[in-house]
Amino acid sequence: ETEVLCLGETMSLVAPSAPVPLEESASFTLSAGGAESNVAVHLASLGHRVRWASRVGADPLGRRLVASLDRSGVETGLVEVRSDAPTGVYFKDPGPDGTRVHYYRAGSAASTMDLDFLADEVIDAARVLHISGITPALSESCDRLIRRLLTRPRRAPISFDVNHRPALWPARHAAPVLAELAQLADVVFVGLDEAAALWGVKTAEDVRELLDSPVTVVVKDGAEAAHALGETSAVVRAPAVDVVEPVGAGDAFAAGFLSGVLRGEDDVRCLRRGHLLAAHSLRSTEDHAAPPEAESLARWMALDERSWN
Ligand code: KDG
Repeated sequence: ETEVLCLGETMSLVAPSAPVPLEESASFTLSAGGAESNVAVHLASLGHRVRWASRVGADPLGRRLVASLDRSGVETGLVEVRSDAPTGVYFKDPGPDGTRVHYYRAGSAASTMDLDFLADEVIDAARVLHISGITPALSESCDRLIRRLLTRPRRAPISFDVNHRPALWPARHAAPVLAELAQLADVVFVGLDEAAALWGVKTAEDVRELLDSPVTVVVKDGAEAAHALGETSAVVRAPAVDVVEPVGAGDAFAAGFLSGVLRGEDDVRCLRRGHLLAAHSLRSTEDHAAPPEAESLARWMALDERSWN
């Protein structure tokens, strides 16, 4: 049985081996990065059965990234290989004001995904479908696909990470679309700063007021805390972390939270799992670092979060 089906573009990721600017770095690592497959990798590392669905080019980068996801324990049988479009690539550019990303993905194989990508039986066979607000920004056909997934009659809940990527579309275009799509999902993840930039809101409660139909809205307030707002609300303070590199931490958080949901845990434990996975990822330059040891995760989960730091 598939526990989580993740759908979205994964690109080849070129990152400076040390956190120095792209212009200065002499050595690089080549790995695979995509918000939804990052979630899949984290979930697989936590022992969950996950599938990733997308398209890649019929090229070495596409083969390489599928092989890397296979090795991570993510099931890739739904991935389609296209000979008419390449695998997308992106670069990480760490700088004093944080890490910027540079995309080479216009016209990529994943951007050709269309309305009928994924049969209904495949979607219905998973316990959770995880998608993000990146996909509708990739192309009109990808936008149609995401709308179909969110509006078709469904058996399994849909998890939607807002994931506004300003390099793909400016906030003024993205804001109404992302709010509309998030309203159709069951679990929504969004950063408070992201929500503020998109929708001009100030607090987690403002976000919940704006997005009133999902069962749970998870609002991540950076280094401060994370909130799960639904019928009841929960808040868990974030552990202190010496941040090496922030890209990918949101995906780790979503995976931790969903892992708790799959285990039937309450919101507080789901938030704690999210924080712990995110903290682990913040300490690494890779989109998905080796997972925390099950033992140390269990030890942290057992601690009162007031003594995390
Ligand atoms: O969350 C990390 C992602 O942003 C990164 O892996 C690349 O999927 C990506 C994107 O579209 O930005």
